Amino acid sequence: MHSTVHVAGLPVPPDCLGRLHEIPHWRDALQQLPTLLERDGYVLLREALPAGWVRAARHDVLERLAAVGEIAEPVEAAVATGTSQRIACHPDLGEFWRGVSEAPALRALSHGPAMAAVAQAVLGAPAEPFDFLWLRTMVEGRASPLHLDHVYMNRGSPNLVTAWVPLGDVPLVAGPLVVVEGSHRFDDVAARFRGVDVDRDGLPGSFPDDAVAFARGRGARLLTSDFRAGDVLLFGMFTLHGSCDNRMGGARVRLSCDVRWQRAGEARDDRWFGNPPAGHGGKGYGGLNGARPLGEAYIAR
Ligand SMILES: O=C(O)CCC(=O)C(=O)O
Repeated sequence: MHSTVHVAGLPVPPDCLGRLHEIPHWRDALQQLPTLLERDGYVLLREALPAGWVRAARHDVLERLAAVGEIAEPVEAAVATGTSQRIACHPDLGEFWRGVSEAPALRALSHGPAMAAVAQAVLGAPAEPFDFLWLRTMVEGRASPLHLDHVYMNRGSPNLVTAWVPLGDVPLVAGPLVVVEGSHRFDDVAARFRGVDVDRDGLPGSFPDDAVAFARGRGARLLTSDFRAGDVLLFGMFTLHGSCDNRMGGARVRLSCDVRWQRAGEARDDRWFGNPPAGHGGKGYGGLNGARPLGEAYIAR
């Protein structure tokens, strides 16, 4: 795999890097997806969402960021200007971010019928989404540290998956999602984090450990891939993941969103449902890094 994969500022050595498992012709094998999720801890579904919907959602997000001076014209290149009028234009930053995150084009993608069909196939049952959406705008050099999603959203159904949706093509150099191979079977990690609730326990959910050192210590690799608009990566609550560094250069921003889908009719974690959803500590969308002016320091939760 190409040497442009960096995590936390360091190149990932070739022997520590692998490709996510591909499922060719996955539409012909829908009933196998729950088994593959169980086996690998994730499923990568190529061309699962209409690329036109992805482009429309991406364009809408970028237009809204351009309107507060954060993205240069033409917006399609997603180049950060390095300045922001967000606070001046929208003193309620959470409300602004809610407007961006819940805008119709993005919702059609993250909560629409194509995503519902995928979530249902992977969960093996009718599925419903969290209302809350995590929209990511990763500026140059930035990445998400390793973590398990369980600690952020474990007050409802355990039959829950995260769907990571690139908003546009996200090649390796742009910093796509990365999964620690086999981590959903790390029993000691699961034992340490099962039942931990970042809001109740006041603990950070992300791992302080260097991802490469952590994976090496387990004899595991970091798995990732080039992503194209329309691809979706779904994974379970105990799959350790983070993202590679955005090293596109030219101040280009990596855009993606993550949305959770659970079995319909099961218990809900009430932080993530509602209008507006309460979010962490009742902060709603205002609790997300994305709600801060583009490029402000990242807070690891
Ligand atoms: O996009 C990212 O940088 C991180 C996404 C993530 O952590 C998730 O989908 O759970």
